[in-house]
Amino acid sequence: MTFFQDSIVAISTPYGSSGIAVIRLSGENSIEIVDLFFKGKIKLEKVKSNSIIYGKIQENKHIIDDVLISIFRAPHSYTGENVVEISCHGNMFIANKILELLLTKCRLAEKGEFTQRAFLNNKMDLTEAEAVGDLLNAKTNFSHIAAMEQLHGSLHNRISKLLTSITDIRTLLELEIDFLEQDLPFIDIKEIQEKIRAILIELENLVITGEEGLILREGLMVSLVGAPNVGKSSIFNSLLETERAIVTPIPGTTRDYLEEAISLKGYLVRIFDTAGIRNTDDSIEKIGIERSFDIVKKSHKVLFIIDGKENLEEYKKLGELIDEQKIIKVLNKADLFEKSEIDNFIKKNYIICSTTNKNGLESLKEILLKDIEISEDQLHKGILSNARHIAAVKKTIESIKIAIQSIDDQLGFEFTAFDLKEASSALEEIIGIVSTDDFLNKIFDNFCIGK
Ligand SMILES: Nc1nc2c(ncn2[C@@H]2O[C@H](COP(=O)(O)OP(=O)(O)OP(=O)(O)O)[C@@H](O)[C@H]2O)c(=O)[nH]1
Ligand SMILES: [Mg+2]
Repeated sequence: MTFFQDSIVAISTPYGSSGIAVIRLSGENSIEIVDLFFKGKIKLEKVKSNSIIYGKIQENKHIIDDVLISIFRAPHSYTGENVVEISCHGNMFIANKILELLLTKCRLAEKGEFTQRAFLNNKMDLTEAEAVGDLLNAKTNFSHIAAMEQLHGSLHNRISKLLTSITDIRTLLELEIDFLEQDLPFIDIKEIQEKIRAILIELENLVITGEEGLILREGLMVSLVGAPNVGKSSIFNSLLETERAIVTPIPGTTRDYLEEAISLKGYLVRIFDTAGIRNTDDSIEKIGIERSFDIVKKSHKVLFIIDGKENLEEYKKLGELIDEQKIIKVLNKADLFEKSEIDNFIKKNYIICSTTNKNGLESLKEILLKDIEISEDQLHKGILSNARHIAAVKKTIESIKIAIQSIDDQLGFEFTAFDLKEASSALEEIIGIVSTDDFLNKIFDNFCIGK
């Protein structure tokens, strides 16, 4: 028995001309509905599950298109319900005509509703459903692997293991509580403490993966800042390997920030070229500089660029905005300097580069990725990849710490059991065992229609 009764429909392929377009329906009556407009060798209701049949979609004997129809019967479908996929010619006029016809018998799907139904019909847990969204957005090798692993249950398995460990301890504690009066000690306190501490370590490791998981999913934010004319836009263009930003010898060329994304060794890197920082009366430039500061605050790495003058004051200002560890000092226009001067900058930890001679750009790229330690192996084990996961694990950690404290303070096993239950509930949120409608709608709202 499926969760929903009404049938939904949407065009699942992007708007525009293509080889084929796919219109997808899901719901108890979806096969019957398409049958009303289908003309083929046999009726769709007679077609076996997981098979494809050729025919025509007609509106009152008027042929709209020759189509291939795939039939997936519940529960063996993406949503767990009866699903029909109509592949027609990839012309939006045709696809829309078929959609209009079907909309006379069912309703348009909301964003992500197919995947939401898959979740509600237990075809996937919430982390796997979220991974579908990530997979659709993945633009680099690592974000693709991360989404694929999550879709195949890597995070689900890691969370489930933790939940089992917590439940095992809770069971022991409950037994101990039940038999307390009989003076038969079931448990070894030391062993319980060790087990809870091991859970805490695993949770803390998970939170660390989350910081990098966010970078994998949303990209490493890198901003280029410095005084006007030092060569920020030139470095931006060199990193992108295209003449995206305007470069001129006139200071104040870049007025507002520019953003572009590149894939660096499989990681998504979002680069921001910003307006040169200087005191100015130009009101537009002033707004641009303010916006540069906002970008800097959000950046994972800031390339602080100079072209010879050390500019310690600006560096100090930057240090007030973000953690100094995130700042990478860069000397550009190295082609204009003597070796002895360059050696001096190297001693002061500057990365040396010249966009004119194309020198130093590779070291710059390497330094950007230096602190990202996530490996393919970790992706297989499962990582946290969004703010929702991280918040839930942090909540779990709080309850686990209280549980540890309650044992240390000998408050009684009821307290520890209660804290562990709180910990379980927080973890269950990640895989979606406890979830309200509002909460689910928020998650699936990020999807496109038709998925
Ligand atoms: N000699 C030399 N000149 C460079 C180098 N990189 C950039 N320039 C020149 O420096 C000038 C300024 O470059 P931009 O990239 O526009 O500098 P910017 O920091 O973006 O400047 P604003 O947008 O005005 O803040 C241009 O004339 C570039 O050709 C370099 O490595 N060597
Ligand atoms: Mg510029």
